[in-house]
Amino acid sequence: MNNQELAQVFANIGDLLEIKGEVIYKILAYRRAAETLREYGRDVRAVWQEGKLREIPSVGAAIAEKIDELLRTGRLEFYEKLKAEIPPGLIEILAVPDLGPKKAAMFWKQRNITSLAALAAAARAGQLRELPGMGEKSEAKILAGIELLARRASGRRPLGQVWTLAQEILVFLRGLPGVQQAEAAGSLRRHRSTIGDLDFLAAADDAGPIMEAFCQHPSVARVLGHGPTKSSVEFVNGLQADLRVLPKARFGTLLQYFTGSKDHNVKLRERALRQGLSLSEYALTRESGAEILCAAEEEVYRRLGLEYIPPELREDRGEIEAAAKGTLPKLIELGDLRSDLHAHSTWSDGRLSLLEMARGAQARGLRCLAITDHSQSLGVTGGLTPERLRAQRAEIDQAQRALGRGFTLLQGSEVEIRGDGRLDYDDDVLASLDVVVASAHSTLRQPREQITARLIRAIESPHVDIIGHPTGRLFPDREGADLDMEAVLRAAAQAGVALEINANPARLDLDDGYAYRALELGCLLAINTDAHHTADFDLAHFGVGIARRAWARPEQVISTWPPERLRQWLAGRGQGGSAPAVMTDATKAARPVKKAPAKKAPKMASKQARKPASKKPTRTAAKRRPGTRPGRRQSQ
Ligand code: DGT
Ligand code: CA
Ligand code: CA
Ligand code: ZN
Repeated sequence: MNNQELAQVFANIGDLLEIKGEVIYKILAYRRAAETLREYGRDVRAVWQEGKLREIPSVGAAIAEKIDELLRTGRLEFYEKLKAEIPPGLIEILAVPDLGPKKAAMFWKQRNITSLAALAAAARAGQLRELPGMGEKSEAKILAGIELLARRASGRRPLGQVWTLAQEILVFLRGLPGVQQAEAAGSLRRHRSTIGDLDFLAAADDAGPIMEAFCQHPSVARVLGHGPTKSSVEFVNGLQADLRVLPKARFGTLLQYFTGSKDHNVKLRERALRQGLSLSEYALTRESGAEILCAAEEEVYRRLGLEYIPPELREDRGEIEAAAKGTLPKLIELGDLRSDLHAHSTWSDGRLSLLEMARGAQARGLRCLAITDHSQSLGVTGGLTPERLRAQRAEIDQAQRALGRGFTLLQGSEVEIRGDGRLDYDDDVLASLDVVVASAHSTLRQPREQITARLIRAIESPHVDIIGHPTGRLFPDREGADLDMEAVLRAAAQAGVALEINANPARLDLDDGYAYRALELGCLLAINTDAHHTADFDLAHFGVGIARRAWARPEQVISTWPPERLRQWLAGRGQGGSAPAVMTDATKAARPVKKAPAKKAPKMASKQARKPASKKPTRTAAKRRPGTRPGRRQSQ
């Protein structure tokens, strides 16, 4: 069994236990294990052989035992028993958006429904409306959900779910004799948040043996096509992949072609033609038929008179025009990140103490971390009461002393934005925090106008610094809230509130389209991992990928700022008293509009230079030693 298959077993166990009505912490333990395994960078089997399963984050004794049994015997007694008890078909029912385990259990017990097909049939026949809490409307919703699911199943996967496998295959290809170079191309290389299929490229003189080895890789379930320089396979997890092999002298054009996007390539080929060159995966060819071989991708762009265009920009959103003029932005890089302003500790649903989290962040080169545990209304996560929040402050101060001057630990909160847009703490509690991340986790299915107004109300709170995972989407089966994003982004720009790119690959929220528009409107962004464990800090690169796709320059992302500047920014916020009682023109403009624009991100056509958000006049923070709290608290 590979990592993905192991992960699937634990995800299924979590679902089955939930239908069974098991206590939540057990369910969460399995889900966490599943998530970890799905994104784990090493082959779990190898770790198992070294006897080091317990070193994998989120893997405790109980999970380690089960992994051991699965790898030794290929099955798991506990799982088999569970499947005998609860029809496994119910798992697919849980995948229907907004359909929880209670309903699934009810359909099973009262209507004997044990599969998605049976559920669809019952909903169509009107056999569910009489059940408690159900009606005609909920039947229609279920049918719509099943349709959505079908569309999705045929479609794309979250980047985070395919990342590990892609890296494994790359390592495998690079290790084959005769392979001089290998890369993953396509949407993965462009860091799209979802992936249709994987595309691998290798440079070698003799393609045959490489094709052969690829098709026999243990993760390959079926070979779909097998030619002299191209093969297509399907992996055990259903994901498809193409491999192409050409000699090293042609690797630049090969990589350029299969990195795409298709629209980018079409534009590039037109440009080449205007210069009397035809561009293919094999070469640039002159009208005379003479080939110009490019071993490196940079060479392809150079020959066409262009600056090198980073893969994340290759979506035909004006990047070719900018490259021709030499005006491509200097994009943010992983190494630019200096802070993470959204992380959890054992004070709520995190796995490690806040000092351990801080040390983990420090070990990864960060200079600042905010501990933002959940607020009180989020009971399942152990959200903090104001009293506990005060107690946490003492521990943070102590941890700061242990960490010393080189690292800044902030006390924040991930404050729940309640159903009506009020925040989950009183103003004085919010004012005592160094940083406030406001997020909505519950009732995300409110009608568009309501949920848009709710978010804008939170944005307009003078205490809020960052909006966490703004749309609330969760891969694979929760769509984001039905927000008027244009209104939300405008409000954020106006209020100077930063918008999070949540780097967890299950979220990637904001996605690139909205993030691009946010920058265009002058918003600030923050790249946060929402870490519940130090291993989660390693997910930051997913967030950086999205920011790069949004054309983000480092200074537009507050996470790149030195801690001193960040503190100054934070200290200058949250002192404006209550939100304006009278709507200014600007806040009016930010209100949701009746004639709502399309929900999709606007096509990113205009390429005008974007300025970072105009900074609000900041009250200079009182001089402080590093490690003490910024002025906001003292100013109260
Ligand atoms: P995906 O797989 O849907 O996530 O997206 P991509 O971009 O990986 O698309 P894919 O796998 O169909 O093809 C990989 C790249 O190959 C694509 O980005 C550009 C190039 N390509 C594929 N088909 C065509 C085509 O018909 N014309 C051109 N110019 N390029 C193509
Ligand atoms: Ca692809
Ligand atoms: Ca492909
Ligand atoms: Zn969080």
